[in-house]
This record gives sequence, C-alpha cells and structure tokens, in this order.
Amino acid sequence: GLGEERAKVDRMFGLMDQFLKNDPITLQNDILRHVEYTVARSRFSFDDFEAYQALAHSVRDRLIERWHDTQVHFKRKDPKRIYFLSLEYLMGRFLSNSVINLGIRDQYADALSQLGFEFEVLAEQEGDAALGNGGLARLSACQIDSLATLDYPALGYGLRYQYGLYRQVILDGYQHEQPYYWLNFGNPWEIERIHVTYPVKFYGTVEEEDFNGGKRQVWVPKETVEAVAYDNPIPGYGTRNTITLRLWAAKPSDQNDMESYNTGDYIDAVVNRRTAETISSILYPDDRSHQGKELRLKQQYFFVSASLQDIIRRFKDAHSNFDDFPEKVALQLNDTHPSLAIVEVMRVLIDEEHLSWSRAWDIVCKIFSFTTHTVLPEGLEKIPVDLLESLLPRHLQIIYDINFNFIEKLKKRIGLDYDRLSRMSIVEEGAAKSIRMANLSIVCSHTVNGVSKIHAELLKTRVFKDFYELWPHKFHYKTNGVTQRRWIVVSNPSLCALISKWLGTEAWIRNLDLLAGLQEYATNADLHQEWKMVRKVNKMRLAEYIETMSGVKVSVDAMFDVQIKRIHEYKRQFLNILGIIHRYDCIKNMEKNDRRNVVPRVCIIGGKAAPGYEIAKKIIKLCHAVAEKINNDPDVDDLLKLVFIPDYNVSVAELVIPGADLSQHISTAGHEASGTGSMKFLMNGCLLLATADGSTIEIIEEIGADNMFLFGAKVNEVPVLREKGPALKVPLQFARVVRMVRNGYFGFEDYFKSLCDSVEVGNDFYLLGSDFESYLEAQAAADMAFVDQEKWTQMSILSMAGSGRFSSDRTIEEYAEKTWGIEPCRCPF
Ligand code: 8GP
Repeated sequence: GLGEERAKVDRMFGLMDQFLKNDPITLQNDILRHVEYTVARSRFSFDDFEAYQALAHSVRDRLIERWHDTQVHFKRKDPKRIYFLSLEYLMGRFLSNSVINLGIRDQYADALSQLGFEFEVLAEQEGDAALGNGGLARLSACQIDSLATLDYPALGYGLRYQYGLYRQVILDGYQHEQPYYWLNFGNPWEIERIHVTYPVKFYGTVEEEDFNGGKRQVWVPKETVEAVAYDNPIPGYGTRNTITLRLWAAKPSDQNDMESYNTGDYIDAVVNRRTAETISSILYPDDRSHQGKELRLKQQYFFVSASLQDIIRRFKDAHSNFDDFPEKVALQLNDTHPSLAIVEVMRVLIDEEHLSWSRAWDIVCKIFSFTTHTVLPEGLEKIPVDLLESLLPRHLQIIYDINFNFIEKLKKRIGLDYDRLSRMSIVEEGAAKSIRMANLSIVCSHTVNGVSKIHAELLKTRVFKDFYELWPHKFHYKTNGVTQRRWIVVSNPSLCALISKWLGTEAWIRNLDLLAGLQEYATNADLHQEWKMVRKVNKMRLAEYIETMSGVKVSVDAMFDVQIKRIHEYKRQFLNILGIIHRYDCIKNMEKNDRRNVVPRVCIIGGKAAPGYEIAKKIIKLCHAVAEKINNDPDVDDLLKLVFIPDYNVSVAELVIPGADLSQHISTAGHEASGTGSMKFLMNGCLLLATADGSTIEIIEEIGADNMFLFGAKVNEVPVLREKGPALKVPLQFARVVRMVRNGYFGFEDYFKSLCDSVEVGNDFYLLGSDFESYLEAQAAADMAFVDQEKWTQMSILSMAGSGRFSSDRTIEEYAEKTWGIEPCRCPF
C-alpha cells in the first residue's frame, strides 16, 4: 500500500548521492559524448555552436538530476506550494546562469579550455529565451530564481510561445519587427513531457441538467485542444533545490474530428487540426494596451485551464477533501492576464467536483493573491462580453454570478451610490459591454500587491480608491527586486570577484544586505584603484560592442550615459534626446577654447517600441537622425556621441549595464509602477539620474539623494502642473530644441511633426517642457561630479553598497511570509 511505497522511496532517498561527477575529466568525456551521440557530430570535428549544444546537454543532465531529487523531496514533504501564474517570462540565456547556480562554472571552464574552447565564447552561442515584453516579464524571471534559491516549494506556469518577442531590426533609422522563431535550433533547457497533457475546451453552449432533484448548469464545449507540458528546470544558488518552470504548448487533440473523418474530408480535417497549435504560437508584443482579441483570450484560458488541471491533479494525489485546498495551494496572479483562473477554479469546484457555490467561493477567497504592475488606465485589461460569451459561455455566467453577489453585498455596505457601484462593478456597461479583469481580481483575491511604496499609494488613492475604502486590509506592496545572481555574478564577473575579496566572503550572493559592508571602504584608495580597473574593463567591452553594432568608435574616457528600456512616452526617451540636442547645440555655439571644459559623453539608448505604437517608433527614428548629425560633426568629435543599440534584450542588458557610468530613469513622476532596471545599474556601481518615481523613491532612502542626480516634478506636483494647461511655464531652451526638430534640422520634418506636437504647451501630458530645466541642471551636476573621479568612484561604491534591499530574494521572502503563507522546503544534501 501507500505506506510501503513511501518506505521504499525513503530507502532510496537515503542511498541517494550525486550521481554525476563534476571533475574536469568527467566533464570533458561528458561533453564529447554529447557531441557524438546527442548533437550527432564527430567528436573530432565540431564548431562552436555544436560545442555549445553538447555543453548545454551536459549541464542539462546535472540540472535534471537535482530537479528529480527536488520533486521527490517536495512530494514526500507535501508542503503548501506557491503556484506562480504568469503569461510572460524573460529568462534570457540559461547556460551561464545554470552553471553558476550549480556551482560548477570553473570546472566547466577548465574542462573546455583543455579541449581548446573558451567557456565565454560558447555561452554567446545561445539565443535568448524572450517569452515576454518588458519589466513585468523580467521580474517573473528574477523571482523564479529567488524562489529556487530560497528553497521555496514553488512552480512557475507559463506559455511556450514558438515566436518570442520580435527581433528589432533598424533600417535607415526606422524600427522593423522580425519574427523570432527561437526554437529553430532546438532548446536543450526544456524537457518535453509527452505524457503530461491535458485537454482544454472552448466554445459550445451551457445547458440545464437535472441534478440531485434540482437543476444545474453544464458546459457542453465544442472544441478541444491538447496542452503539453515543457519543463524548464530552474536551479537555485547554493542549494540543491531545482524547481520547475512549466510552459504549455498547444497541440491538436484527437477528440475533435472523428466526424470529419467519416465524411471523407480527411485533408481538410488534418489541415484544421494545425490551427490548434496557433494558440501558443505567438507572444503579444504590446507591453500595455490590450485590444480584446479572441486569440489572446484563448491563450489566457488555455494557460489557466492546463495549469489548474495540473495543480488540482497534484492536490488530489495526496488529498481527498477540497476544504484542505487552501492549506496546500497558493495561487499568485502576475497582473490580470491569468485572472480567468479565479473563474476556472469556481467552475471546476462547482461543475466538476460538485461543491456548493458557497463552499467553492470560500476556497477561492483564500487562495488567490494578485499583483498589479501598472498605473496607466490603458494597462487595465477588459474583455468584451461577446467574446467571452462565445468562447467561454459558462465562465461568463459565473462572472455574472460573482458580480451579482458582490454588488448585493456592496449595496448593503455603501447604499445606493450608483456612480460608485458602477465604477466598482466587474461588468462595465456601455455600447460594448466588457469584463474588468482588475475588478474581478481584486474582488476575489485576499491580497492586492503593488510593486513599490509609491505605487501602492497611487493604487489606494487613485486607481483602486473605491476598493481600498471598502477593503483597506487587502492592499499592500512588495517593492520589486532583481536577482544578483544574474545581474552581478553572471554579467559582471570581475566586480563579483572584487566584492567577494573585499567582503572576505561570497555569502552576499545569497544575502545581498551584506553589500553594506563595503560602505566603510568607500574612500579606500586601494579599493578605488581596483574599482576603476573593473569599470574600465567593462567599458572597453561595451565600447567594442558599440563599434561592431553601429560602427561608431567611442572613447572609454567619456562618461557612458545609458537609457535602456521599452520605448514609451511616459518613460521619456524623447526628453533624453532633447537634452542631447541641447548639449550638441551648446557645444556648437561655444568658443573653441571653452570646449576643453566639456565633459565628454557617450549617450546610449536602446529599447523596443510596440509594433503599433507610432510615437514610440518616431522616437527611435529621431534618435538615429540626431545620432547621424552629431556623430559626423567634426566640431563635436569625442565630446559627444549618440548610439542606439538595436534589439535590446536580456543579454544585451548584461553587457551594457556593467559598462554604464550613468543611467537614466526619467519617467514622469507617478507613472513608473516600480522600475527594475535602475536596481541592476545600482548593483553594478552605476550612478542614477532620475525622477522621484517608482522604486527610485526607495533607492533614495537607501543611498541618499547626495549619491544620485535627482530632478523633476514630484508625484503630487504632476496633477497640479497638468491643471495649468496652456499657462504652464516652459523654458526657452526647450522651445528652441523642439523647434530644431520641427524645422528639419535633423531632416524628416513631416515625420517628426506629430512627435513635436505631442510636447507643445497645452499638449505636453508627460511634462517634458516643465521638467526640462531641472533635467539640464541634474545633467550639469553629473558632469561636475564626473570631473572629480575620486568623488565619482565613492558615489559609485556607495550606490552598489546600498543596493542590498533591491534583491528579489527580499521581495520573495516578503511574499512568502506575508502573502502566500509558505515555508522553505530544502532538499537534503
Ligand atoms: C512593468 C512596470 O512598468 C514597471 O514599472 C515594473 O517595474 C515592472 O512592471 C515589474 O513590476 N509593467 C509591465 O511590464 C507591464 O505592465 N507589462 C504589460 C505586459 C503587461
């Protein structure tokens, strides 16, 4: 029986040891074996890419071993698990991160060098896993790394898009999007689980049926698609724990087309089956607005249904009473994208498990937590009712019922305040009726988290004010963080070595607060010298990359000034470019002699624009037009260069961030929910030029305003300034630089017209004009500081030393304790 089975597993577990060895000879044999038998190339003749493949497979074997052990351990302990539901993950490359977390990077480097290969060179053969758009998606990836490292019994669910985020190609300065079919060369980091599949159903009708002497609603779906699991093992650092990122792919189901076969439509039937695969084939490339497309809704439900079948199956393996469900299961909604999960749990519990509505509702209210990542109204998802009605008719009914109960209770609390009732309703009435996914998520979750302190304030006082007044206890925040494994250890090995040397320990890799120990050396001359060395080497590497990508030669003595992130009006890349134009204009109008006092700059901008976002695309073109002019002007020479780095992604970030002196986080205050890029720069000793927005406000608390360059209107001043409309004061310099663009100084007058219009007085929603003067002042302060290299180095050290709070380990611990109620479950040995 069960007891015997357990005893057997216990016995085997007791005997278990690391099966695969990690000495250089074993690793070499292993790599060559994979060259010959997995990659199927001769072991006497293979190129870098084939060597990478073999190496990856050898690492994969080691991941699988630990991953199995972890799963067995979790199964035996049966702890409460956190299921992280996200439609996007920006994992980047796996190889370096994996061997570092497994603790065998040096062994592999040795083994390879004896074979005549360089680890770093092979690592660059890998393409990014780019299954997400921007900040939200990279945050998921950082959090998964922390969940593994901190030994939490966690499982991440997502979709295995065949087309990841599009590749950005620049032609004549314009962005073009190219499909990124990233699985072309195989993916050694995933394990296809052909036997882990679930049917997912769509369309059809809801019928009434006799049941237990009464009536009940049953869904009679019309179409079935199969979800197949692909498991990506995620190793923790300094632990044997290796958790699962399970991504679903859609495959045709055999349940569909028996009929057509009989009617002789064989070819059509087979061709039709292939449309099933489109469900998981493509990532939506917009990082904010959603237009209510059927395919998107299908993706969401496909994802939710497969994940929940998997979760419920695992629960039922060990439990028979659903009242225990909340003791074993916590479900985290990463934004509203997976929020159909709420409805699906209700449906399964009621329609399939035959629980009463109130018992099901009790359970639902205990298991979901919701994190929102935006303040922009266009970021709040709405699903048109007619779409839901045709695709998921039973779910629509359940949403109506949830809403009915909610509104009835609400009336008792607040009376017949119809304005407020209609604002809070899950259903938005109007010409096109729709479902407000944020309202649904708030009503059904026990906790709503923001991603920074200020973000939570804005949620409480503006975005979700009505809900906050009703349920103040639900609203919290967990300030975002990033993983130091990828953002220091993997991407900046020389800084990593320096930190460990000066702290005398590597413990900071699991406990980033220890970085504060470097504060006492902030003025130490030896540290300064080593620090500058490390930074210079990173800048040289970046300079080389810039030259290959754009043909522009840059001097490493110049200040490297970087802004990399998605292109968005609220992030104000346009403000950055206008500042650069101003700088250029000043240099041009200077006496030759005075130019000696100019601090040389290399301005670096990178980021993707959503394919349909016109203004964002114009900003990219403007950047190129301005660069063309500046970089070819002999008057300017090395004093100013502007480069656009194409196809910004995780691996580009790993290269750029360690080489940056100054980085810009200049969103209009009140618009960046958190921002996580700034944290990566901070950890790498880069100084910040920033507005008091998102997590920057908390960074100020940690490193002090003196160690950064702050400017611009504060969150509370922004609405006041907007009120002023056309009466808003704008400096002359601003009008001048906008006019230069408008009048064709950089060419393309017609094309840039609407961009210029968007910042004219009265129209300037993101307040570029009114922040311009203080922006220039902050830039001047940065120049001043850069001239005094000792001072700059000190600020740089203090930035890094103050970054401990911004580890995703801290964020995840807060979630675990305060929101999910889970505990570590560490695999022995
Ligand atoms: C981003 C926020 O803009 C950023 O401030 C924050 O740091 C990050 O999420 C992580 O919390 N939001 C998104 O990326 C976002 O809303 N993406 C849409 C695709 C949904």
